[in-house]
Amino acid sequence: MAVTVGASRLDLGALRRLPAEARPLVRPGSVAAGVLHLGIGAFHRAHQAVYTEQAIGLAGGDWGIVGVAPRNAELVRTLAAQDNLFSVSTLSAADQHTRVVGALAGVRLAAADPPAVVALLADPAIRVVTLTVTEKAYQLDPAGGTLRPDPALVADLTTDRPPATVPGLLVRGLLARAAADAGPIALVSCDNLPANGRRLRGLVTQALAYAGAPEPAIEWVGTQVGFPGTMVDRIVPASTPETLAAARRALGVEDLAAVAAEPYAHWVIEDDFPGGRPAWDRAGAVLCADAGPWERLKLRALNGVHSATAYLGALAGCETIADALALPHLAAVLRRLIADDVAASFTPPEGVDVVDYGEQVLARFGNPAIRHRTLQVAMDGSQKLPQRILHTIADLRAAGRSARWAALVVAAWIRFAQGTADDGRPLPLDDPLAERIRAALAAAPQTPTGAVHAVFALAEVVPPEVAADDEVRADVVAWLTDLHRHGVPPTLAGAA
Ligand code: CS2
Repeated sequence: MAVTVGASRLDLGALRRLPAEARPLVRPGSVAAGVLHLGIGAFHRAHQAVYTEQAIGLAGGDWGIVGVAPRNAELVRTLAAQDNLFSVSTLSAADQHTRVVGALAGVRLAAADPPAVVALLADPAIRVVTLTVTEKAYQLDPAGGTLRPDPALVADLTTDRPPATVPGLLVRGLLARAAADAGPIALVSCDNLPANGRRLRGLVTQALAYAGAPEPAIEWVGTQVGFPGTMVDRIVPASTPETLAAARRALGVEDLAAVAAEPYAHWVIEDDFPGGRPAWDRAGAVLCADAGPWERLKLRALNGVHSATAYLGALAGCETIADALALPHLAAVLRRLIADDVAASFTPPEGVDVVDYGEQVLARFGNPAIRHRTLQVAMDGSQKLPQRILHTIADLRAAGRSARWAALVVAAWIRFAQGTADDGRPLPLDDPLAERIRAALAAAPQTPTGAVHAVFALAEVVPPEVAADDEVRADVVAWLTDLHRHGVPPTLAGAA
C-alpha cells in the first residue's frame, strides 16, 4: 500500500497536532477493558467501536475494547504501532468528517496466542463479547443453523491443542470462565445471520455437546451467559488506498488502519446483559426485548437488495454498488422487489413502512462517495442468500403468494456462480462452498433448468420448502434463461 514517505504516523504523540474535531471522545488508554471484540475489521471499527466510545464518553464505565483479529497479523501490527488508534471518515456526496476513535484498549492476534484470548474470555473484567467475524466463521449450515465443523473446529473441540477457530475460542473461553466461576457475560453476534442471538446460542450449545463438555459447565453457560440478538447497520466498504488518502488529508498524519463509512448508522440490541453493558443507548442504539422484526427488515430490505444489486451489477460489468444502481431499470426492479416481495413477506417493526425504508436504502446505496465494490457484497453468497432472499421466498410462498422478484435474485446469484459476466469476463466465486457449487454446476446438464436443479439440491443453503416448490423453480429458470439469452440490461428492461 502506498505510504507518503516522511508523513508522520497516527499515534498518541500525534493526537495534540490533530484538528480539534478529529480528536477522540475519550482519552485513549484511560478506560479499562470490559468488552472483548472478535473480528476488528472495517465494520467493527466504524460501528460498535464508535458507539462504544460515545457511550463511554457520555456515561463512563470500564468498557474499553480489547480487539481480537482471528488471523490478520498486519492489522494487529498496524494498530499496535498506532497505540490502538484509528480514524473513521464519514463520507457523503457533500462532505467528509474524520475522527480518531479512542475506544480500543488493546489488540491481540488470536492465531499468534490463542491462550491469551481464552484467558481474556475467562477474565472477570470482561463482561461483554461482541463478534463481527462474517457468516461463514460460525460454521453453521446457513439454511438451518446446524453445526458443520470443519477439521480445524473438530480439532478445537476434541483435542487440547490451542484453538484455531472462532467457535473453538469461544467454547474454550467459556469452559475456562465456568471453571473459574468468573461471572456472567454476554456474547453478542453483530453479524448478518438470521436471529443472530439464537444462532450464536445454538452454536455454543452444539459445540459444547460436540466437545463432550461436563454437565456443570453446560449448566453454567445456560444460566450465566446472555446471547442478545442484534440488528447492526452501517455501510462500511473495505478500506482502499483512497480511504487512507482521505484520512491523511483530514488528519495531517498517516493512518494505516483508517476506515470510511456512510453517515447512516443503526443498532438495535436485545437487552440481555447479565454482566452489564456500555450505555450504548446513550449513543443512539435502541435497546429492546426483541430485535427480530428489525433484523428481518434489515436482512431482507437492505442486505437482500444489496445482494441483488451486487450480482446484477457485477454481471453487467459495474465495479461499485452506486454504479450498478445507475444501470437503466435496475432501481425500478429493486423497487418491485421491495414493494411486491420483501414488504409482503413479514411484519415490520411497529411504525415502519417497508417501502419508505427501501427508498432510504436505495438512496444510501447511491452514495457516490462510498465506493463499495459489487464483488465485495457478492462474496459468500451461499452464507448470505438464505436470510437475505430465500427466507423471503419461503414466507411469501407459505402465504400463498408469488415470489417472482426474489426469484430474479436467486437466478442472478446462480448466473454469477457460473463464473462469467455478460461481456464474457471471468467473475470470482469467493465462497466457502465454491468447490461444491462449481462441482454441482459442472455435473448438471448445461441448461438453465440443469443449473437451477443443481443449486436447489444444496440442502445446507436452500430450505427444503423452497427446494420443493415447482413454481419458484420455474421462476428462477425463466429469469436465468433471460439472463443467459439477453444479459442484464435487456432482462431488466423487459421486466420493469
Ligand atoms: C453487505 C453488508 O457485504 C455485504 O454483504 O450487504 O456488509 C452491508 O453493507 C451491511 O450489512 C450494512 O449494514
